[in-house]
Amino acid sequence: MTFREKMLVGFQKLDIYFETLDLDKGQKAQKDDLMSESADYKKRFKSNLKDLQDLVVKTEAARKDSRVLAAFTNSNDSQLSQAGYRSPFKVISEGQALELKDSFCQLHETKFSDQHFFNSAIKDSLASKGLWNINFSGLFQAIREPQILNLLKDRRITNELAPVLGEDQIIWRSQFFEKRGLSTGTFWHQTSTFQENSKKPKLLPPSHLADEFAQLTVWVALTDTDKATGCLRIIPESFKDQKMEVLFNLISSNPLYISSFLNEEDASNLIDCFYFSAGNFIKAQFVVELLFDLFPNYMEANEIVDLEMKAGEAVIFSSMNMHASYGMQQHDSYRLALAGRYTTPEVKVYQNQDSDYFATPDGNMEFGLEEIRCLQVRGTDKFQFNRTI
Ligand SMILES: O=C(O)CCC(=O)C(=O)O
Ligand SMILES: [Fe+2]
Repeated sequence: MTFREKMLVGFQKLDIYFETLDLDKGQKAQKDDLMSESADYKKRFKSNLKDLQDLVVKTEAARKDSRVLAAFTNSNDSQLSQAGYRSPFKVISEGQALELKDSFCQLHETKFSDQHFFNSAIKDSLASKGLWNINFSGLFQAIREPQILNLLKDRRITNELAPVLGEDQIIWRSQFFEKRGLSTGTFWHQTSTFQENSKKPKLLPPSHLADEFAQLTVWVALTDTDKATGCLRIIPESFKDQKMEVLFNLISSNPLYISSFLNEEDASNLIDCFYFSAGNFIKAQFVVELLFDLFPNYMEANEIVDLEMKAGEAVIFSSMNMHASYGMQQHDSYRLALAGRYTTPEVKVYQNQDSDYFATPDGNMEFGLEEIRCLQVRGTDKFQFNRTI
C-alpha cells in the first residue's frame, strides 16, 4: 500500500462523492457563474500549477533548532515536544468513564439541547438533516457543566501538559466527538490557530510561542475505541509541515483564485467542495488529495499511528499534527470522546470577535460569543487578556 492509500483507508473516493452531489437548478446556475469567474481569474493572473508546487511552508518549530524550540515549549526532551503527541495514558477508571458517557448522553437529551451555545437557526438547520447530536449540543459545555470541567482539570492531565504549556493553563473550548453505527471517519486535518470557518484565527499567540505549540488538544476516550469503532489516527511530527493548513485557509479565503491554478475538472471539484458541501471534512479531503497530486511524496517521511484506546485513557496532541479517525464499522456500537483545547493565558482567544461562524447544511451561519469564557484549569492568569472563569 502506498502512504497515500494508507491515509485514505476507509474514506470514500472524492470522485464518487462528486458523482452523487446533486445540485438543484439554482445551484447549477450559480456554479456556471463561478466557473466563468474562475476562468477570468486564470486569464487575469496567469496562475499556474507550478506556483502552487513552490508552496514551501514549514512551521516555526521546523525552522528552528531544538535549543530554540525548547525555549517556547519549555522542554525539548518529551515525546510531546518532539513528536507533537503524547501516547495514551490512563486518567480515570473504565467504570468511571462509562458512567460519564451515560451521563453526558443523558445531558444531550436534556440540558445541552435546551441550553446550547449556538442559536435556534443553527440548531434547526442541523436538526432538519438529522445531524443535531452531542458534537453540537455539547460544544463549550465545560463552561456550565462541572462534570466536564472536573475531568478536564484532572492533575493527571495538566501534569502532562505542563512541560509544554507551563504551569498556567486554560481551556478555551471543550467538545464531544461521538460516532454511531456505520458512519464515516473524520478526514485528515491540521490546524494551529483554529481559523476553521471563522473570519480570523481564534487564537493569537505571542511571538515567542510557536503557533503549533500554543495550544494542545487532550482527547479522552469515554468508550473503548479501536480500528473498527472509530479510533483516532495521527502522523507524529507532521506539525512541521504546514501545507495543509495554509492551502486550506488560502482556498477558504478566495476559492476562485486558487481554482484558477487548476484544470477545469479540478476547479469544478473545488467549487463543489467549497461552495456546495456541508461541514469541513470534505473540504479537508479535497485539500489533502490536491496536496498528494502536487507533492507525490507528501507526508511520506512520517508514519501513521492508530491510537486504539481503553475508556478512561487520554491522548495529547498538537492539532498541527495531521490527524483523523476511522469510521464506525459496527452498526450497534457507540464511540464517545471528550476533547479539551488547552492553552496558556498569554494566548489571546477570540480577540475582538463578538461572533463566529459555524458550517451547517445551509452554509456558514453566525452565532454570538457573549457566553463563551475560558476556564482556568491550573495556575493563575497574569495577563487578563481573556474573559476567564
Ligand atoms: O474524534 C474525532 O473523530 C476527531 C477528533 C479531532 O479531530 C480533534 O479532537 O481535533
Ligand atoms: Fe481535529
